[in-house]
Amino acid sequence: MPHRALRGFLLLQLLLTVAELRVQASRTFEIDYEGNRFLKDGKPFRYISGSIHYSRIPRFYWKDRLLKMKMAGLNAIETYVPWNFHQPLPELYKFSGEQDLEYFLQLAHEIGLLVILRPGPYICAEWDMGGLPAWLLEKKSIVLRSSDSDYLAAVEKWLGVLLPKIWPYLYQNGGPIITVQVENEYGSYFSCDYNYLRFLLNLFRQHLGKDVILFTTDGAVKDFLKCGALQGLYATVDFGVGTNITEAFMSQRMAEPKGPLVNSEFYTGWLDHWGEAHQTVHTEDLVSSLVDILSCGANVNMYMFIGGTNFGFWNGANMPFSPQPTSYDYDAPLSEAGDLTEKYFSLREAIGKFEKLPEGPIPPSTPKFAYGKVAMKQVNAVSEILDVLCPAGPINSTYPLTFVDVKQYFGFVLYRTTLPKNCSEPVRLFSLDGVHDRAYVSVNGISQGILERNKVFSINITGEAGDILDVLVENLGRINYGSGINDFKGLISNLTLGSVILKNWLIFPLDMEETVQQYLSSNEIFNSDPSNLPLPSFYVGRFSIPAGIPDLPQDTYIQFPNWTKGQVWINGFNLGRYWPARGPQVTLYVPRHILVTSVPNNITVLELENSPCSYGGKCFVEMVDKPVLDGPLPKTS
Ligand code: NDJ
Repeated sequence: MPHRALRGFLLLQLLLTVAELRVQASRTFEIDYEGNRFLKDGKPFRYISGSIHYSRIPRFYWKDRLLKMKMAGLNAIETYVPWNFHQPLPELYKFSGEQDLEYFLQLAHEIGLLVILRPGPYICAEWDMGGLPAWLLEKKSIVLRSSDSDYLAAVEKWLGVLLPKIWPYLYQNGGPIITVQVENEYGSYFSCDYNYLRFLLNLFRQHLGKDVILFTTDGAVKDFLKCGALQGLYATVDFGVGTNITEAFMSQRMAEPKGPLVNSEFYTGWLDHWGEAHQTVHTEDLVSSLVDILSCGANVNMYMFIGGTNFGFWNGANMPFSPQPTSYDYDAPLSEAGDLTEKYFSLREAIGKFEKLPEGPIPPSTPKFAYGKVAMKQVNAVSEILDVLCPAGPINSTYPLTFVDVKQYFGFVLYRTTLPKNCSEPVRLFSLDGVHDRAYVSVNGISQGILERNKVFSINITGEAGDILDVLVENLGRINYGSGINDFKGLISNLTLGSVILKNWLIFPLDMEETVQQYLSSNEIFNSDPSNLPLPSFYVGRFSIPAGIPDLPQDTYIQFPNWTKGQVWINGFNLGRYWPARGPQVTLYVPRHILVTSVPNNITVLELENSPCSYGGKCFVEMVDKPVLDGPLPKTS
């Protein structure tokens, strides 16, 4: 490049850099303590935000949901960063595809939404182990969410990877992130370890600089704020409909006598548990409470604005043990499938009384298509294909090992031993709540019954000495709130048969994902004459979507009439758990991007109990166009 041109080019680069720095220098987001408000670029600012968890929404639909949130009148969104979603193994990080946090942040920025980021490292959220990776439990005595040195070392390594990725997206650096939450409702946790919070504060400041607002969130009760608040972190509170707003913000004022009022989680609905009624919050109550919050000039984040789905095995659980379902609809303003509800329009109207609503069209609810019944075929019992499910072979152990011991973090482990004595008369198989969480028991391929954490501690079994005893243990999701988050899975203590402790186990960690891929790619593990017994078994089916019809494929829902409980994959995508026998969720949301029109769509089902296929029953699942999340519950519930 000629000398004169090079000089001109360098001058241009210099001018551009100065201009950029000038723009960034003017981008400030700070707390005006005297004015009890935030200031954005020096001007008073109040955020009206909604929660969306990118880990619960297909990347395919991120923009659609964010646009709908923008058109509702929100000026910000809030999202959690689940540590275990991005670091599934100590040496494995995932930040692409469905884990592409930076792309999600860029989308929010392009749409004109500011971001309240909540990277934890603990996040609660009805997410497995509150977002903490289960491999932390390899140190059995670890004290999570504390100054435990092994925990802090893992946190420092994780945040040393995450926070530098966040830095460019801070508002001060030209991005959308206006505030960053440290930990999550720490005041509700038993350890109350200020050194832990100070460690996090220093780590966040080390990576994110001195300007970004770091804050905490706790229940609006002074006792929670006692352990959850820390000098240097702006204290905010959370509360839902029905709370006395004045009292709630008085609790915030005890920690923050000055500064903006903030409700970081204003609950638009509530979480569900398997076996309990679907939770809802009335729109009128919600709108009335929101208007009161906005009328006192407070900042608010509506939790959830869209809940989405716990795909795969990602759901959490609450103590003593209540796992949450696949749907995280939360009775939110945007449904699990992103549909515009009457709650959405009522909230939009209320927000419009305080902020100018964006003009233009609201992206419509997506059409849903009922593809109808899909014939299914039983192919293999789990116990028949252990060579496929566990190609490395079993682990030998005198006594049972946990999931973490065998480095299996989700799904299923099969525990096998032989009966040490004759059980021609029924003998009690017992576990003092050592089954975490559900165990499907068989002897020589004959189903004997089910043990369930906190519900069923013993069953009677029969068989001959030397018969094979199979105990298939399912992880139903780790506790995400409270002291029970150290939630080990598997047979976490011995099983006894009568008065005999069962020993000499073969332990098979089962790789469901790989097995499902094999079902998709070959017929070689099909079984021509399946046992047809009510054993944990795989079923397959396929359905075609007519090509050439515009807009197909479309979103749909899958339901399991007369099936009991299991896991379902479509075209190898792990949609989640179904459990119509327990309820309240009956249908699972199927986003259209996993469907195809060019070839048949494959459905793979792992049914753990009884299917309608045994003994010549009507062996089908059904694709319908409406969700059912408030289905029948068992009589005992
Ligand atoms: O911060 C928590 C959030 O992540 C606060 N919540 C929310 C419930 O949806 C969510 O977990 C509570 N969780 S209060 C504890 C529920 C105990 C039944």
